[in-house]
Amino acid sequence: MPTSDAAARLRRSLTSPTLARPVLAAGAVNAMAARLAIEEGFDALWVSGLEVSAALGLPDANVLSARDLADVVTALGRVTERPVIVDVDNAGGTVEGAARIAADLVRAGAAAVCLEDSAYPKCNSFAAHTTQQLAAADLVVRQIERIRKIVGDELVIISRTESLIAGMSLELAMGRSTRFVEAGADAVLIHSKDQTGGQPVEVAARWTNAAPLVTVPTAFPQLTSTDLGQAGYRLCIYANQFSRAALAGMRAAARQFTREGTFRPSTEAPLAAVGDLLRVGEPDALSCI
Ligand code: SPV
Ligand code: MG
Repeated sequence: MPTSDAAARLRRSLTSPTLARPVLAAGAVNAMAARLAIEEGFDALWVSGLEVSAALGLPDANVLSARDLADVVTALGRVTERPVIVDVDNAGGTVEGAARIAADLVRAGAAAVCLEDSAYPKCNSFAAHTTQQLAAADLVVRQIERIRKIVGDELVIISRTESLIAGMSLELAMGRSTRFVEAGADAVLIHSKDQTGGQPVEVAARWTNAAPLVTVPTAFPQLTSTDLGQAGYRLCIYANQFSRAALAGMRAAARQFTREGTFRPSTEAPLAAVGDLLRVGEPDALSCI
């Protein structure tokens, strides 16, 4: 079971003056991905709206329920005690919905939620067919206040603004984020899809608030976690790379079967590796954060 102090450990890491590098979180849609991430040196896990939606055959468009997310958190908690950060999108665009999701996720063992300011219904930040709209900042402020009231310090709250995704200015993004911190957010994510990487670097240079900065570097992989740490980010969330790697691996295996009429035994992932990896009931040591 995840320990109830996972939120405290994550909060301490994000604010530690001696943190040598950013906290690294990997998207983990199931226990196997979670174990792999921890064994390979990630500190925390991200329950991604995109990955969970894709796994369930749903669009990343406000379709997931609190139960869908809590089930994944529970699965990850079976095999790791590392902090689990949950992407709750806009929490359905209501204050009471945000309270319910947060309370259920605490019970499931989550350490953090990431609440974004997209208008209901949201779309994925990288959706090609539509543009993200923003919710009223007042609504998001009330959602954050309500979450804090109902869960106290048991969850780290990351406020995420979709301002830059929606084509708004950096001033607007920073103004909204400042309000979200004043409402009780512990950390701030100003999401960007700028492939040059210039925008996230500028965000970090201009963010002078004490609340730690978080990034999801999907669009700018040329910036390493070291680069992002030097720019000023305290948490890097690699949101969906494992699902995309799994897709490539599954496709390669299926094509090899089509060519040869049988699956060649994998030296990289023999059957025994699955059991070895999961070690159900033996959570990892709490060494890192
Ligand atoms: C997710 O993983 O669902 C995210 C991150 O919100 S991204 O899709 O990269 O915007
Ligand atoms: Mg998402």
